[in-house]
Amino acid sequence: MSVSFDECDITRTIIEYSSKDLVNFSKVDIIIVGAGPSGLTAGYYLAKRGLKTLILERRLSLGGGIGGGGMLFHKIVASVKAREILDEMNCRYEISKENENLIVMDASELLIKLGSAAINSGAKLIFGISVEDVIYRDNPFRIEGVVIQWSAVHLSGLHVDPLMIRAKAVIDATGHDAEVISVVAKKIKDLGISVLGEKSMYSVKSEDLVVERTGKIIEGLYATGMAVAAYYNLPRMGPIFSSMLLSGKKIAEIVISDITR
Ligand code: 48F
Repeated sequence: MSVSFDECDITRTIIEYSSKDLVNFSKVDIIIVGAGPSGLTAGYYLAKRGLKTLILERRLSLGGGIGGGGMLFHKIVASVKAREILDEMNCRYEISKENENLIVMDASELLIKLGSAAINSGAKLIFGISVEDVIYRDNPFRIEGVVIQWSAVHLSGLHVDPLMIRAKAVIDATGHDAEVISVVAKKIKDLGISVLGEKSMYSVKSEDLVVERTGKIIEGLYATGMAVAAYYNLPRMGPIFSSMLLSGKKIAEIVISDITR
């Protein structure tokens, strides 16, 4: 059976539906910056709770550091503490014969299951957008949204003014550079905050500390995943992903309790 449409219908459909989405998501409950393991997990639990959740990812793909596995080997590990979350997302794994406290899975499966859990729960994930700044208000001080730009514009080096999105809470899930907190620290100097950067490797310690320190940074701005390690100068942990998932779940619980009070 042949069907009929012309090129203009393709163009109009893409522009019309993308614009509709962008207008709809110009004001949301939560913006998550970064679609790595911590951001996707947070997105899953926030959207599952019925909150309007937008995940912005600068690349044209999801998963952050998941896809690279450990030094490009395709398996990654987690501690058994993350089993409940993985079970909830139907991600298959095995207990490691090396150490029964470790579980092992395909990086590709974790990436896909986390992404589909977040999207199926109702989170909107948009690729190719970089967060370059925040919106803030004083008296009382709080972060009220983000400033966005097409990643392609950043790469081009062209001077193009950005657009803005408002949110009740912004979550920095940008990983090792804690990019959102860094921009706040750099630009709003009177806050007196700084991103210390992560320490060298100490996996077992970092796994606990990252989850423990996951939380609010300043009013309206929260951190999850390796952004927490970067902010507090905690050790890195390498290709073990349990604390990323547990941190994502924890930040969702904190944000839910703060914005539904
Ligand atoms: O780096 P990433 O995976 O962060 P994470 O969730 O997980 C860290 C682990 O992957 C691993 C580890 C522990 O197991 O050490 O490295 O903390 O994902 C961060 C995502 O944020 C995107 C980036 O492309 C990546 O996909 N991102 C970073 N900065 C921005 C951004 C930005 N300014 N705007 C939009 N997206």
